[in-house]
Amino acid sequence: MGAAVAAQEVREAFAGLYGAEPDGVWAAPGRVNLIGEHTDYNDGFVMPFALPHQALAAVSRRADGRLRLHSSDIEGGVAELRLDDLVPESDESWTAYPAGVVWALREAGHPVTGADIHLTSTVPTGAGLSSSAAIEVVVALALNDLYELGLQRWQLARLCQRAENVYVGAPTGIMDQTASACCEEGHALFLDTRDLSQKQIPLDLAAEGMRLLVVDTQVKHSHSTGEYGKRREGCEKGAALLGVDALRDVPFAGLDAALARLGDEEEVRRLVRHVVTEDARVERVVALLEAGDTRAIGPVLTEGHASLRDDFRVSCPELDLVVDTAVAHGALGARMTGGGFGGSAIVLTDITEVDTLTKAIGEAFAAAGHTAPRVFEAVPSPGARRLV
Ligand code: GAF
Repeated sequence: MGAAVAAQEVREAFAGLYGAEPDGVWAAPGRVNLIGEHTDYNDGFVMPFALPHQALAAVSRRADGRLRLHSSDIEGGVAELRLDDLVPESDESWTAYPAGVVWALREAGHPVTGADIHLTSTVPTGAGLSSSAAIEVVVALALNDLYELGLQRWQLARLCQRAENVYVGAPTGIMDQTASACCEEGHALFLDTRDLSQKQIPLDLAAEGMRLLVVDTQVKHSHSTGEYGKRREGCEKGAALLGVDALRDVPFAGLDAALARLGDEEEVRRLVRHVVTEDARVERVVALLEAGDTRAIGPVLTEGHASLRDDFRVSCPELDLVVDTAVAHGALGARMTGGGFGGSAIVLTDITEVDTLTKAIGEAFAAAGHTAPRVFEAVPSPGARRLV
C-alpha cells in the first residue's frame, strides 16, 4: 500500500473514532539490526536499518489533560486516560507505550496537555523488529510537531527509551528508538550509543546482486522478562570488575588480559567476550562496506551469531536452525537480529539463492516440527516522518 493511501485510511479511521479530522499523520518504522547486538547498553556500536514496515499515527492535540488512545491492531476500543494519572509501571497493556511517551515528555518539562491518537502498525509484534519502538517514536514525533517542542531526533529517541525503561519497565538500550527516529532510506545507521553520534552508510544490496532476508521464527519474545535484564546486569558487573564505565571501554587488543582478570567469573567472562568482539565486528562491517566489499560482511554476521549463541546465550533452537540451514545452503552469512530468545534472524544471500534458501529453511522447520517461519526481504527504508 502506498504511503498516501495508508495515511488516508488512518485519517478516516481517526475521524470515525473521534468525530473530527486529525491534526496530522506520522509514520515511524521498525528495524533490523545488521550487526551490533547487546552492545547498546554497553555504550557500544550498532548498525540497524529501517524496515518498510511501520507504525502510523493520526493525532490531534487536546487542551484538557486527557489522552485518548486507539489501535486498529488490538481489540478493545478507545482507552481514555488522564495525564495526571500516568504512573510508571502501572499499565501492562499496549497503551503503556504511547502513554509512556506522553509521561516522559511531561516529566522532562514539555507542555503536552493531551492528545487523541489512533495507531495502526505493520511491524510484526514480538518478532525482534522493534514494533514497540515504532509506536513510541511515531507518538513522540507527532507530539514534538504538534506542540512545537523543537526536540531533535536523538532527543526524541532518548525520551522514548526513558518511556520504555521507566514507564513500561523494560530495561532496553537506545538502539531501536534511534533507528526508528534517525534511519534514512538506502542506508544503514552506524551509531555510537555512547554519545549517539551517527554515520549513514549507503547500503544498496540489490545493486550488487544480493538480498537481505528476514526470517521471523514466530517464536515470540519479550524484553520485560528477566533474561534480557540478567544479561544487562552481567555486563554491568563485568564493567565494574574491570574498573571501566562500560564494556565499550575494554579495547579489543586488551580483551585477553581483561578476560584473565575476571578470574573464576565464567558467566561474566562470556558476556564481556561477546560485547567486546561484537563492537569489533561492527567496526569491521563498517570498514568493509565503506571499502565496497559488501559480500565480505557475510562471515562476520555468522561469527556474530555464534557469539550470541555460545557466549551471550540469547539464541534459541529455531534461530540456530535458520542460521545453520542458511549457511549450509549457500547464504553469504546469517545471524539472529534484535534481543533474541525468539524473534527473527537475517540472511544475507545472492539474489540467485533466495528461493533455494527460503525453501530449505521452510523444510528444515517442518522437519523439526516448528511452526512455519515468515520470510520477507528487507530494504533500507525511510525513518520516522510526517506524512500529512
Ligand atoms: C532489544 C533492545 F531493545 C535493544 O536496546 C538492544 O539491546 C537489542 O535488544 C539487542 O541488541 O532490541
